[in-house]
Order: sequence, then structure tokens, then C-alpha cells
Amino acid sequence: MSREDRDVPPHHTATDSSGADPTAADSSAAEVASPERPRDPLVIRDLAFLGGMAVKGGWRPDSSLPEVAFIGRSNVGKSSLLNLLVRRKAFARVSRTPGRTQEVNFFQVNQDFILVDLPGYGYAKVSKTKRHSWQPLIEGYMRMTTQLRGIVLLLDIRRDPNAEDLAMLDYLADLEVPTLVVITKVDKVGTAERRARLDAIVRAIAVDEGQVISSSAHTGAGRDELATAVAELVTQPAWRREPAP
Ligand SMILES: Nc1nc2c(ncn2[C@@H]2O[C@H](COP(=O)(O)OP(=O)(O)OP(=O)(O)O)[C@@H](O)[C@H]2O)c(=O)[nH]1
Ligand SMILES: [Mg+2]
Repeated sequence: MSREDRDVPPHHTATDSSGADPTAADSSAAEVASPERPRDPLVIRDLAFLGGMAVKGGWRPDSSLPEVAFIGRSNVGKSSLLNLLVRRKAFARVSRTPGRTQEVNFFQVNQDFILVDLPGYGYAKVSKTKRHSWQPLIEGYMRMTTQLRGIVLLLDIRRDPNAEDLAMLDYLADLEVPTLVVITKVDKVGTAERRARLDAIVRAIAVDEGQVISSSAHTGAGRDELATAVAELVTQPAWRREPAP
């Protein structure tokens, strides 16, 4: 029986608990509770998909639990990283077709907090009308939430941050919402090249390297570091208590 099986009630194991645990090899960031097994900074006991907000100002969960939202360019790996964090293969939908996540999706973790999977920005091939409706959806979510504790902004290790990434970082900085940067898909570049790519990205976005986590949904790298950061974020006071005017 894997660790994943033990952490989860039986009704959640049917679709995605088979196969190897991709995070098993990554124990570097975890605190060691016993000599045999690293302590998991975020034990997943229960997960629930609460629903999606499809239009600006539309449905959102009637819950006062803390929220942490994942944001980034289309195809950067938001849904994959969310799955890695909660140790499920297909909890948030992952697709080869960029533009798959077209709603604001809400996932409850344990009885503790909500992870929010935001639609990707900047995928040019999505029809103009559809693309146009995404930014209001992101802004609509940001306006309405009074539970947000922080944003996880994702950047692909192979790409220099583009104008939209920088605009998003500016937007978040203006809102003064705590923002954690996660570099995704580090398995896609060789170890020799990795350092240079990370340096280039950190320089381009002008953030402290201590705010940046490297990750791979394929190898599980960075999972526990992200889990620690998210667990810490949800203990913070709400970023804003009233909806924006
Ligand atoms: N090699 C590798 N591929 C990844 C990684 N993370 C995601 N991918 C792949 O990248 C593609 C997009 O991943 P998603 O998780 O759907 O990306 P997303 O940001 O949610 O995309 P949208 O919902 O369209 O905005 C999929 O084919 C994933 O399998 C990673 O760490 N390593
Ligand atoms: Mg997605």
C-alpha cells in the first residue's frame, strides 16, 4: 500500500491512486520526523472539487476557508502542479491542449483550505472572444475573494518571462497580494543548463531568489517545498477582508 492510499478515504482512491508516487524521490525539503520516513508538510486526508466559476461575478463556493490561487500562462503547468501538491494524478484537469482550464476551479483540501486553479493567460490560438473573457474572470475572482492568502505564479523554466507574465507580476504587486513564484518543468532542461535558466528568470522578474521554488510535476521535485510554503500561507491573515468596490 502506498503512502497515497493511506492518506485518503477509500472513495477518493478509485481513479488516481495507482502507479508510482512521483514525489517519492523528493525528500530533500521535508523535515525528518523519523529516520525511515520524511515528514510530509501537507498530508492530504480529504479532497473535494467544489465547482467552477465560469463567468465574471458568477458562482463561487460559499465557504470562508482560506484560499491560495495558482496563476500563469496557459500550458505552464498549473493543473499539473496542483495535482502534484495534492498527490493525485488527475484531480485538476491536465491537457496537451493549451487553454483547457477555462474556469476558475475550486478544490478543498482536508477541512482546511481551498486551492484555486485559475484559467491560463496568453494563449493566442484561443478565439478572441474566449480569450477576452479570461482576464475579466481572473480579475473577477480577485475582486470577489475575501479569503485569498496568496498567489502561486508559475513560470516555465524553458521560457523567458514575457510581457504578460511581467504585467501579471505588476498587477499582483499593485494589489499587494503575497506572491510565490514557482518555476515549472525543470525536468525539461539538463542539470547543466538549469542554473543559468533559473538565474535568467530570477533576473527578469527581479524577485528575491528565496521567493522562488523550482518544480517538476514529472519527477516530483519541489513538491514538499511548495507544500510547506502553501501550508504557511494559509495560516496568514486574509489579504483583503472586503470585496473590491
Ligand atoms: N515535462 C513536464 N511536463 C509538464 C510538467 N508540468 C506540466 N507538464 C505538461 O505540460 C502540459 C500542460 O500542463 P497543464 O498542467 O495542463 O498546464 P496548465 O497551466 O494547467 O494549462 P491551462 O489549463 O491550459 O492553462 C501538459 O502536457 C503536462 O503534462 C512538468 O513538470 N514536466
Ligand atoms: Mg489547467
